[in-house]
Amino acid sequence: MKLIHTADLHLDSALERHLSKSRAEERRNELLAVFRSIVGYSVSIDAEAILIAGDLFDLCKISRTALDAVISTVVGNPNLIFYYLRGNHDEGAFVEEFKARTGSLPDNFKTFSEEWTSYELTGRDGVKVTITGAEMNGRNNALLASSLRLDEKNRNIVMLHGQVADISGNAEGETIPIRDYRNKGIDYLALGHIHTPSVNVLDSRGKYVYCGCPEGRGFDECGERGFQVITVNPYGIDAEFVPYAKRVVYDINVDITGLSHTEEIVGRVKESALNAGVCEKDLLKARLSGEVDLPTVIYKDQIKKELEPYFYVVRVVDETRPHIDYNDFSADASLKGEFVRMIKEDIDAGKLDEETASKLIRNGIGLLMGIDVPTKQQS
Ligand SMILES: [Mn+2]
Repeated sequence: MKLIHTADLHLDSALERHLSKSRAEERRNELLAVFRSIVGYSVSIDAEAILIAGDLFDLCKISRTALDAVISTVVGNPNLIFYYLRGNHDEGAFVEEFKARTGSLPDNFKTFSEEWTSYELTGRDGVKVTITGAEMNGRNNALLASSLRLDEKNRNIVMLHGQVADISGNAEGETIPIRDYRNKGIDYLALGHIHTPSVNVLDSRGKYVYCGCPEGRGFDECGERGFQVITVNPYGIDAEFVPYAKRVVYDINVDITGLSHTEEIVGRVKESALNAGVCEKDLLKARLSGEVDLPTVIYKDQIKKELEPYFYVVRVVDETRPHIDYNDFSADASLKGEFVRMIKEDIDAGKLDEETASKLIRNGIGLLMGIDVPTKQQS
């Protein structure tokens, strides 16, 4: 029997922290499309259920579009069971709205509460699994583990939404005291809340798994995203991560040592992006690094503009350092020489750190040479 484990879709996310208004709107629609697409994938591999381990929605106010899309997808797939465990973001009245629309919740939509709820599921291949979950509220999480009773003879999946910590008891907020869940008969602990996918050892029997969010929403969610396909067999539970994101977010380091012209820098970014596997559909943050000769000025806005036709979203961050050989300036009688020597004295006197000094020198020399240094820090 196959099941899908997803979480953290955060439908209706504003997304405007990292994206422009139009891109954010497009991405919101893409997130909804991804939800439908995951369901389509589940059907195509003959999966029997989808575990949604929290944060299906992002906000307390759920948009009509998202509400319609989720309800019609659940109702339109009666042979697929949706196990919906609410996360800390699921504060909206989705379940109530769903009930109000359809009279009662459909048989293929299962919910949880603050106490443990278990569902028995028998696959079309005759394999059985018990799916147990509870919603954490910041008050119950320290005690939940002690009230968890599982039949160790069964194949057991447990669903929770929160941050695993290597502690026992005393858990606050969204913390899951993972030690308390060891040796309880769990085969697969299906988690949500952390957006980076990971598979970890729970105990000699089970694993705890974050499926991650299905799409990176900004530059704090870099790397491949997707969901887990769980296979339940009579002897254990296996899982496989399936990369599925429509767009991947990349944060790459681009060493531009020795380069000075915008064209060359743009070329180097494109080359590095290609090597990192970044595609046209993806979001790219290029961190320019290395040492550049004085008085090179990095025109970030221009570089970004020239890269924009090649990627979905581009961000350019300048982390380069100017190459300064103080000896070059020791006998320089110009204002420039005087300025650098002054900075050097401050470094030697411990009044300035190297990083601040290099910034001052780059900007100062630029000004003295009549170069318009872009001072606005944009990231
Ligand atoms: Mn969460």
